[in-house]
Amino acid sequence: VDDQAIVSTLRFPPGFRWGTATAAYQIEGATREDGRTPSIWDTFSGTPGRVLNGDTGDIAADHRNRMPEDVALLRELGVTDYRFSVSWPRVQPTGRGPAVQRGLDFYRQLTDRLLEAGIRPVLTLYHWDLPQELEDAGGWPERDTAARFADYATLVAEALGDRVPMWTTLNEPWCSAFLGYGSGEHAPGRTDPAAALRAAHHLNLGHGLAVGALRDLLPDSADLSLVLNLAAVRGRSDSAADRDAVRRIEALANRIFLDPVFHAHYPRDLMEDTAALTDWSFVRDGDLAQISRPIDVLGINYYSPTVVAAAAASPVAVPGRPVPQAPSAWPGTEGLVRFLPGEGPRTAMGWPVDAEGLVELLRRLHRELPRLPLMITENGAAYHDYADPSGAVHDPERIAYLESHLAAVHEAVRSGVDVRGYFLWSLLDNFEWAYGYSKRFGIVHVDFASQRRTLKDSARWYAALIADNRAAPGAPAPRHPHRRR
Ligand code: GBH
Repeated sequence: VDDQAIVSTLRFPPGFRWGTATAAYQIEGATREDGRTPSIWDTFSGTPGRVLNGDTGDIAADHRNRMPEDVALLRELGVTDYRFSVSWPRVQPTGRGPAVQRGLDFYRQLTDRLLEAGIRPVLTLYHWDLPQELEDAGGWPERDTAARFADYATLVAEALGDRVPMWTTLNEPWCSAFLGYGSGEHAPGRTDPAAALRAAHHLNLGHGLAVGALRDLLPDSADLSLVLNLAAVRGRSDSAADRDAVRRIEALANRIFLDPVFHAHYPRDLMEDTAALTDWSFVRDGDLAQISRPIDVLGINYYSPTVVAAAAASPVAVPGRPVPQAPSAWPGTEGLVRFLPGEGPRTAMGWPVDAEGLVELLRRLHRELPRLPLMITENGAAYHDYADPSGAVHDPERIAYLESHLAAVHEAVRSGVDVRGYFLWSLLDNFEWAYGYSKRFGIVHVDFASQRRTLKDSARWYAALIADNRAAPGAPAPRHPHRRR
């Protein structure tokens, strides 16, 4: 049976949220308006050789100036929710001190328009755009950055707390820590494995401190969340060596966040495996109590599974000469773990299409955290879309990708996993980080010369799906039996 046939008959539970997701630096542009100062991504993209083709977010999809048109697109799609992020340097330019009113006004206008359109705003405080001044003071490897983040969360909550029902602290802290400070593929482009581990802890701490600040300021009804790009890790085989590789990647991709947030400790095996890099003394008394403050929802961003194997024997070291090692996003696994390409069809990113990984991941989370509501906060794919002479933009592969992944979400829901919603990445073609504008994830095509938006076939497909599966008006809001205050 093909996925298309299945999904057209699927019905999701009443109250299921249907959204699209974006991030500030990827769409807003207007990087010098509102008193905004550079973030680490302005600096990084402005440094030759860091982003493909020298692309920057200076203009991006010009969303800062075209927001009303983009909200109209959301209305046309019929989404129930819209997930966006606030640009930290737009509302608090140096990362310290008072908020800038013009910056806040933009998000006030955005959220007002969403609410007028009957769309629920889902706000992410941090989607990777650290104010450059805070990086200059040491960035996430520095403990103070966590406190600065909590102050920034306070400013945004004071301004928008009355109109935003769902809040996310961080988007994918794994990327911030390990691509930003480990492999250097993302801003700020540092390659220091010990700093990456410190960054991971201070991101966790910043999350916890921000949850504390938000709980104090927001109405009881507000849902607080963290968004993780959890890895569905598979071993090449069931051999002891391959299982050990899985364990190491599980620890660095998933447990380094899940364990402190939900169980108030760091994985002991991870601490042992990285002992040559750090003694973990940056974890201070009381930190884990902050980090493990209860949240209401866990957001999961899923694109493809991760397949690993034990590395072949590492090269023989010449005494006195270090074995040259490429900077890694996986501190302490060099020479021990090998990443395999995975099988089957691939997206334009080269990522394998494998919806089964999503089912596995959701089931595993439900087993480990049975009372925690989950949301798919990102899922989608880059493909080479094509326009026909009439100007229509066709993207059948994206539709197939989405079909199979929604069938996966449905399968998980049917087997009892508490998934509350699905946010498609992304509304618009945008600045795809180190790949610049060369990769298009949007269901709406953006002509970056004219800024003209065109719904792709996938956008029409998504609109039809939402219309079909939309909860009846007035359906009761999901309850939160898990919440401990
Ligand atoms: C998300 O990141 C971002 O939140 C979003 O801004 C971005 O545009 C979108 O996805 C698309 O990239 O290191 O070989 O194991 C996802 C980033 C992609 C990072 C998959 C980890 C695994 C490849 N993740 N990647 S590997």
